[in-house]
Amino acid sequence: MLSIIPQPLQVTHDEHAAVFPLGSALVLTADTDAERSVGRLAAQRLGRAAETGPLAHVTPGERDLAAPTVVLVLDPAAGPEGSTHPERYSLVVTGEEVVVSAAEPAGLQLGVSTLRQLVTTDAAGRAVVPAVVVHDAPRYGWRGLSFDLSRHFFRVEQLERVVDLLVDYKLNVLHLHLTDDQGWRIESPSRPELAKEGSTWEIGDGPGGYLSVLEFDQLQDYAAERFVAIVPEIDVPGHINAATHVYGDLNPDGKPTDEYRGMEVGFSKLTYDLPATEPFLRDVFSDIAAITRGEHVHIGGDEVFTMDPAEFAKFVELCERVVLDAGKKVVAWQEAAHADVRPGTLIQFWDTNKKDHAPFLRAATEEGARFIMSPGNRAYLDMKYTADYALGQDWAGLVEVHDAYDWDPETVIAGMPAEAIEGVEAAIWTETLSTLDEVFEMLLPRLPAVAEVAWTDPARKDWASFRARVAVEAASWRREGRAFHASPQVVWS
Ligand code: TNX
Repeated sequence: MLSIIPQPLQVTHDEHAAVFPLGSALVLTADTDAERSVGRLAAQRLGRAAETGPLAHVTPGERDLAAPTVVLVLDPAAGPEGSTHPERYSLVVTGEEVVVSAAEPAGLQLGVSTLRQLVTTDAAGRAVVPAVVVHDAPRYGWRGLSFDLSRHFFRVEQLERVVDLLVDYKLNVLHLHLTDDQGWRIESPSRPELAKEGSTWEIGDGPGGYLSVLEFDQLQDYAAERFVAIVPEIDVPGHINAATHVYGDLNPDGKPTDEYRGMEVGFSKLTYDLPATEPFLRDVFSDIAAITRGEHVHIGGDEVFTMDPAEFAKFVELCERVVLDAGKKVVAWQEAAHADVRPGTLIQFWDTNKKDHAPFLRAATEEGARFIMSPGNRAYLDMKYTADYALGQDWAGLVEVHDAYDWDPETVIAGMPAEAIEGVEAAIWTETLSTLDEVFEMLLPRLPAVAEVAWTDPARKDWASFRARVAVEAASWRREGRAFHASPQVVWS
């Protein structure tokens, strides 16, 4: 069995043909900046998989014709017959050569992710790749993970390990939940006191922390080189205690609120009619838009339990306007669909406990909204695997690997038109997760399951095959030092 996650559109495998000797191969790209960067990273990743140390990366003038070569080449004809998807790629492996072709540099990296998963060892213990032909393209263009930095803070180096994981499973969005009741985790240049005074605690007794603009930039560089977009979220008008702690004038009584180290949600909020509120929103959303390289900014909007709908709508309208004026597109949690969101805004669906929401979510699509699907009972990877699992929460239900795998974004909301779905995001909330090991234990093996939902044509999905394929990946998790949960639903080989 060839083990590739997410399952590609087309795979053919010749078991009798010669295998490719990866351990002694060169990686060849053209001599443009983008291709050199893809080649250098590919040489590192493939070398780790082959356990040889980085492969040599060469450009045409340096090619050694005698050496087995992994050729990365841009070619508009790459991908499945007739596909025009910008991320399409093909991978052809013979005994002499590997050719990864793609329409764009991002597709070359996707092909390398597939190649990396095909590395095995032959009888002599050498790293080899079987003879295959793969033609592939994704179902959705937005394939992400939402990561909560507020409840527990994680440093750039840790977030880079998460980006590496996304790349392995062809995910291309890292959404950072940067602010909440338990801490403000991003420097806002026009309001330096916000992160300085609003980030010094977290849940439990850890020290908290925040990303400086420089660190945020370092992460964006790292992610951009790997074709992962960073989508920052400033969550308003609820989940705002870190800011109301720093600025008493955001509160009706003028007094700063206390630091909050608990796990409750829904108790904090802004007040639209206070004089300090609009300048605060303008500053933080202009700042985040200015330091963000990607196209999107997330304005939050979830779980404001005690605000009248007219006031809530004013918040959504103002934040949308500030973000759009700054040249970015808007993402918001599903509650924002209660306000009049503008066409082009992406709505992130999450709350699978709420009933009877289908009509108004469908109505939002008629106004031009598109959806990112993060159903809590499928894609919230902070949910416990089983009732007695030590980590995680269970408000959306228990999410075993099969639950994370066996769903279709198109049928989550009754009557939602398929064209309204932009993509899929898993989410990891960190109330109960304070170390990267704990985070990885919740992500693996469920994130690859959600990745297959986001990438693979439903006709090509197959649970029996997934539970065996995902086991093959455990060797790479061990090699990369990634913790994982040995779920009994997986056929560990
Ligand atoms: C719901 S999802 C929340 C978060 C919590 C999460 C815990 C969403 C938009 N709001 O504030 O951290 O549940 O699972």
